[in-house]
Amino acid sequence: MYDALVLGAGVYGLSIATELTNRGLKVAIVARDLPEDDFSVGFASPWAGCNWCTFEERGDTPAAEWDAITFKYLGRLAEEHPNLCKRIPFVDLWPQKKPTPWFKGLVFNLEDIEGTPDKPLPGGYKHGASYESYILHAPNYMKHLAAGLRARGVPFIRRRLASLDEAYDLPETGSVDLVVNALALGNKSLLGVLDDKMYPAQGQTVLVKAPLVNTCTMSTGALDKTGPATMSDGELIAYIIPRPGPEGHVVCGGTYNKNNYSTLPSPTEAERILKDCYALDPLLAGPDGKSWRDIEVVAHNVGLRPSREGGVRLELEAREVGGPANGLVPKSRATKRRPVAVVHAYGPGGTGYQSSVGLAQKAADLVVGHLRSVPAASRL
Ligand code: FLA
Repeated sequence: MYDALVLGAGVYGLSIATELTNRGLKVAIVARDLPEDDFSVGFASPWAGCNWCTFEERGDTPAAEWDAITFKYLGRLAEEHPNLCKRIPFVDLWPQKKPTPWFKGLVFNLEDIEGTPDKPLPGGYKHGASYESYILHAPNYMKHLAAGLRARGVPFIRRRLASLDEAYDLPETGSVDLVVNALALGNKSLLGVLDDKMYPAQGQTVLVKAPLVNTCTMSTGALDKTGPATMSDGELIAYIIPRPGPEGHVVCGGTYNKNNYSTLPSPTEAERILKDCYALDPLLAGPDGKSWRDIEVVAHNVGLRPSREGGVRLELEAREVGGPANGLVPKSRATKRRPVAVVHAYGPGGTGYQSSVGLAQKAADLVVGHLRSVPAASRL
């Protein structure tokens, strides 16, 4: 039988399932949206930018540790799979000067940069930092993780869950006593969780073809304060994230609209994004481009970042299944009341990929720690 089920097949679910399998555990993945559904707006992972650009302002937080662990992993991934992950120049742009970032010793060649009249920074910004970090091809990276799991016999079960308790006695997997909850925004309405700290942060982007662009430019903090809602402590105004791979695609963003559930691209927003990104890097329009209108658009995309007030929920919770029916919860297949547990691992907002490997290690520690604490005889 399975040591644990991983609920959710976004980058957190896939990374946790990979880490658990690496540690020799027998797991299965249960999810409504699967890695091959890379046009599904049912989850955020296919739509991610995607890069390593931490939003942690300090280096001594759990999330900063997850980001740092993931950064080191991405270096190995880039060497083995350059079409999935690539080290390129980054330029972070800020309206006000910031102290040298905590991750100076982690990324490569970080330097503070200042805009001057004869050497202005992109977009008219006055302050920022240049360094080298990693970009990822989000949809293909998800497929890469899924292929690795399938090659090791991890089944993917497509199923939609109305409640957490259903997961412990599914017909496809039989009874299990431990699940990992990586159901992201679904936790806002998942019976048995109903986490009202979860909210969508709507992100619209424009996927363009711009093979000459090889710099990731991130501008936060609107020059004229007209930008969208605040992301972390800056205002994510415009960002340019090249994608590894032969297509020469670049993700131009973006929006960060709290509690906006719309997954419909807005043409007005798309034009704003292209104009702002063109101002940051005219190479988007190609060597002979004259304006944002010369940018070759590939697609208009929207993803709902699974954000959470207070940040990621990473904790072990003891529960019980098989009790009397609870009105709203679909009938349980549990034949008798029994103690079970769940490791909650959800809510990274726009930081899922850059925290994924570090988070997965910590979640796996909770899983293994729990399994060791439960007498083997009582484990199915
Ligand atoms: N992580 C991406 C996002 O949240 C960002 O859209 F890099 F663009 F910020």
